[in-house]
Amino acid sequence: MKLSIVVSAQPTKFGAATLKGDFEENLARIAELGYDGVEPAVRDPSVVDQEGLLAAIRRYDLEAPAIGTGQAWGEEGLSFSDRDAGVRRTAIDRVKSHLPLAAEAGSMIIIGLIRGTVKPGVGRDQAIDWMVEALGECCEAAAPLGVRLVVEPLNRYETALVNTAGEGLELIRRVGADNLGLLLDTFHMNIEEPSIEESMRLAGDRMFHFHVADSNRWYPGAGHLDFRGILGLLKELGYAGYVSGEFLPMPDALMAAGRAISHLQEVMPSNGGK
Ligand code: LER
Ligand code: MN
Repeated sequence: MKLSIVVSAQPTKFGAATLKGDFEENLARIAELGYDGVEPAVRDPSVVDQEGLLAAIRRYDLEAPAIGTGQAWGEEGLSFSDRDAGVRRTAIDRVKSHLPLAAEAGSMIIIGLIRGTVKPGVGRDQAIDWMVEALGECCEAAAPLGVRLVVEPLNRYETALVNTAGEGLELIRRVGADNLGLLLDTFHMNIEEPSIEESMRLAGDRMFHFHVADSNRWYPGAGHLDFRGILGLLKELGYAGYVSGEFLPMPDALMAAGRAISHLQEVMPSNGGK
């Protein structure tokens, strides 16, 4: 079972981007702690030194299973469901601008908050239709490059669009693209799902990526979630992807990253190596 952790490639307000600051220095730290991969959070690929980022990932012998895009919403307000067609177009183009980097790094592209929410003056059905259209266009552009996208159900305090695995699967059905799957996040599931286990079973092999944070959004082991059960179920389901840490930098980023990997390794089902 392979472990990665979110590292922001750019300055950000997002609280649960566990590691911020110098990207390369952070890669050195997580590699030393024993992580297999990094999940770069990239607001805008056009202002990032993509070659430098790729070189740093290789230098520390890490993989990059997925790239986060939510900062484009958090810092710039871009979304698939904005009432302004220009904002929606910019959001779609922004996601598409991640494709060369994602293809080169072998990463999925995460559709979290960039889908937006139901804004005043926009009907829910309309917002969903715009999201379906946007995802269709992004998945179509991604397919020839072999890039997959993942929709992440998020809790109700962050968005009104897609809070549960069931809603995520319905969205995927409507988009109808093979390269679109689900990213389940234990923090959000703990708030929204009647049963974390049943939601993971429901997602099944559409679960392309997985985020871990404990119930309080601190590192796994700091709250009341049962990570032994959760990782055991991932194994039972034949999940072959990464388990990626996305939690608050508490009590500080390095301590959180270190305690997370200790706890996850302790409760991980034995799988004959990584
Ligand atoms: C992003 O992966 C996430 O989990 C969201 O909470 C972003 O705000
Ligand atoms: Mn997440």
